[in-house]
Amino acid sequence: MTPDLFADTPPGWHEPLGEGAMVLRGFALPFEAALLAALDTVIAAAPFRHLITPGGFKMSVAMSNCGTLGWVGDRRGYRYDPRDPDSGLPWPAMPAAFARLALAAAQVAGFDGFTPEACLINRYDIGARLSLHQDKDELDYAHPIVSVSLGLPAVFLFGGFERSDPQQRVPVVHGDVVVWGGPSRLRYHGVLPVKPGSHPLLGERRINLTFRKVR
Ligand code: MD6
Ligand code: FE
Repeated sequence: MTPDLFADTPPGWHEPLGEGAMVLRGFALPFEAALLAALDTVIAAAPFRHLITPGGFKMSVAMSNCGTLGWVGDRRGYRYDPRDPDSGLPWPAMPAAFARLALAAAQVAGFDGFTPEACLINRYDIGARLSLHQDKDELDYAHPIVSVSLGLPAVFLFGGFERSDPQQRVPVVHGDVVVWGGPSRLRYHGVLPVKPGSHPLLGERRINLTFRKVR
């Protein structure tokens, strides 16, 4: 018998955040085992590191990437690069489970044929945060971004088109997927400091996978 994976999911599991933006509650749970195994493989080849912002600050979030392009930053600014600057090697390939999840989540949210080149992997240790920003280093804003939350819960801030616009506070937990595109593609967003806790599978951290179609 096939267990009904969505049996405990309340009817409102697609929560709209704005035009073109929504949370798919628990959408990544059926992919959990494959995602975590693939994550270990990717991180063994391209370990997490703390980027230095163009302003000279060390980011509290540790990052890595997989796919044909990775998002990197240093004193010169941010860019997509086919190679890991720490090793000089190409980023690890996008695992099949990652690509399948991204395609399926985008599809459910109304964006067909999402084939991201890049998956940015963020690790939030306790207290790590991501300040308000726009995702605007991609060439084509027609494609959405698919963002997968794993491990400890967090509060995702979803603002407007100006940094000073008011923000919605969106709690995200292990398995939630945020899909984000269309008219909302350039809205400011961030993540509040992750509160102390321990997740049964991932321990004292939150992992976020952010898939982007870059060009
Ligand atoms: C995070 N996410 O949730 C950081 N960007 O850890 C992002 O910066 C993000 O979740 C664009 C769209 C969705 C996101
Ligand atoms: Fe972002």
